[in-house]
Amino acid sequence: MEYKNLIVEIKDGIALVKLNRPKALNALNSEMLEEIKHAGDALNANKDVRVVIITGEGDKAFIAGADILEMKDLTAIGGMKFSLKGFEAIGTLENMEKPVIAAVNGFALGGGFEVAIACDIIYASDKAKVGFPETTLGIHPGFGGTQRTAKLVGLAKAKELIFTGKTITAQEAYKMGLINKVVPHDQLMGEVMALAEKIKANGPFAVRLAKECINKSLSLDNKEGLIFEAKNFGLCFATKDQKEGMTAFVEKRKPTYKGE
Ligand code: DAK
Repeated sequence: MEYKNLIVEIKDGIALVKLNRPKALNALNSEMLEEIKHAGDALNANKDVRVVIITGEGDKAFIAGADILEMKDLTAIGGMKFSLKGFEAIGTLENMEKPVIAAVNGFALGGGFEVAIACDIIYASDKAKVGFPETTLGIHPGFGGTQRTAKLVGLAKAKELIFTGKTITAQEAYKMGLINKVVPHDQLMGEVMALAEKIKANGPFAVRLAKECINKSLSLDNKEGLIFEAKNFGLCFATKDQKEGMTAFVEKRKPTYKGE
């Protein structure tokens, strides 16, 4: 599929997805949400892709939120359709079988920050600013922001951020536990690529199953979670990757994983 709002580049097992509406600070419109879902599904099915990176085109923004021009005159039905598109796009990223890294290169606001926190790992430029300005517009986060933020930083901090609608620096977000790492702006993509390479070198099946276990920890109680983990752990032993990883250790060489 030809994308109008995304650039997708795949090289050596790493997919780079650039959100490409820089004139509107990569604001999420319906079309972009549909394209994110389509690209996510395609990358998921692509056996050559081991890690996905998502970032914003241009120097200023990751995503400055949902497209306010498109939302301004939405009817209730239109709002519901928009919501479902967001739900599908963001759900696709969150549930991808491969790790998804958000490289937050500038503003990540509202729906844009909701995209970032649905990714597995967030590295941000020291120039980035994040937050949930929705309440300043008379709405509240609607792409999972209330739920995921509360789980990431606790109820009180999530409420302060969302009730005030304030924008915070990447460093403040890092201190709150919303972001994994803050790096100098011009080093962001280098650091993210190095992270992707490190993950790519490990057993793809093991990483996939671990992601599934970690995501399940949000909805299962401790005992159910441990049982789920035990089942996935057992599944690792049905893979060629596990045999290769342990054989390589015994033979004192680096493993070559195929994700099988
Ligand atoms: N939507 C549409 N256009 C946007 C935009 C946005 N969110 N953000 C920026 N732009 C556009 C600006 O209108 C401007 O376009 P032109 O005037 O040049 O045509 C261009 O991008 C450059 O922006 P600025 O000139 O404003 O640039 P500045 O550097 O001065 O300011 C800024 C940057 C990021 C501080 C500012 O642009 C800003 O405050 N933008 C809005 C940020 C915001 O409020 N974001 C949250 C949007 S609400 C839902 C689920 C989720 C959501 C909605 C519904 N359902 C379940 C139904 C999510 C809602 C949101 O994300």
